[in-house]
Amino acid sequence: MRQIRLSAAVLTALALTLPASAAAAADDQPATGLHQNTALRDAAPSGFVIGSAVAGGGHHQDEDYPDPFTGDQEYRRILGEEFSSLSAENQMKWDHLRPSRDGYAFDDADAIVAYAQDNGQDVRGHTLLWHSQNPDWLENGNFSQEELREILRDHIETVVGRYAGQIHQWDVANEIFDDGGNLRTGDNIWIRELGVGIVGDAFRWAHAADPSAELYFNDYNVEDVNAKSDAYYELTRELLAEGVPVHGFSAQTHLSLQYGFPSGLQTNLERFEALGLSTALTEVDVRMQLPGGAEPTEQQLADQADYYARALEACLNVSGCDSFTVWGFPDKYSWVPNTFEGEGGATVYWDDYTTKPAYDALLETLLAAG
Ligand code: 9MR
Repeated sequence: MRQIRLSAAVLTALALTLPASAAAAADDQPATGLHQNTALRDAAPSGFVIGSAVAGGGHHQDEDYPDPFTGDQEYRRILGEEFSSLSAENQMKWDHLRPSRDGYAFDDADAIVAYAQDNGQDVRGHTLLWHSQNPDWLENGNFSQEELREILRDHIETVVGRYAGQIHQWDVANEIFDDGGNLRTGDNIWIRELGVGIVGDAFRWAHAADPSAELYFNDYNVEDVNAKSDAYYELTRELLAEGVPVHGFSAQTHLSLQYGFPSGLQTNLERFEALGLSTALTEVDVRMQLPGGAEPTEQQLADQADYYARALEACLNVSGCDSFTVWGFPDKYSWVPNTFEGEGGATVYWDDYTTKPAYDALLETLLAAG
């Protein structure tokens, strides 16, 4: 177990960087943060990857800006310089990859994998079995059980097989439990039509298609020890006992200042590690209430920095947790305002790509760990 303690000097430095409206920050410190020449990926301890979602598809398609990944050169530069792992925010989901039952559309996913290779980055694949963002032809196809099984098997073999050796971790099953810890037997087409056994099959098919990929369960609201994370713990134990190749458990870590920090995060990760699993934080962001488009207060920015640092520390403290991914940047590309009315400010970059106190908190935490 790797224990991280922030030194007094680091804490002082952090306090100095928690000003801050962007304007105040610009007056007395470099706009790009404490260590202008140190990227997050370079500050990370050996073997620890710091990732970002690659913005594109999904809610971005409803916005009036160009596709961020292909159309925003500043975004693209920072994505390559700062991060050592990339997750497809939407480009490897069914609605993106599967325009039809017989067709696959790999261009956008291929572009992410190629970019990652050019920049020496890992890739997390997201996702293979989910209740959301499925194409209409699938959800409304009235397929028989045999057909559905075959459709999922073909998808997993084709997609995982295409990127074999190039995608480090796959979110094989995403969000299969509700917050009460009940399987999504209503809205998850796979589980509703085929039963929970299909989950183990998905892991088996993925493993056969790429034996080198680490295969994960991934969900939100599983940071703490609670009914939902308990459900994953029990299911994972059962699957492992059956010999199903489950390798990891990841907490998305979509946090909100109004709900408090999930103080059981490290303990929760540790119990999955004790099962023999790797762990990861895969979609980290920290949103805040900004009614009427208000600017974040200094206190909100300080609290946000604290949440980011504590989440990262929890992961760094668990030896099998070696991947920490933020769910995009800057705030203008975040999914949050589209989903939570009056909330936002969730990422570590301002819209002009200057960094927030939360960025400095991540950087300092990584440096302290290294
Ligand atoms: O960030 C994604 C956004 O662009 C999409 O519109 C949205 C649709 O469901 O999905 C977002 O990403 C989600 C991720 O795939 C799974 N965990 C929750 C994320 C935020 O909703």
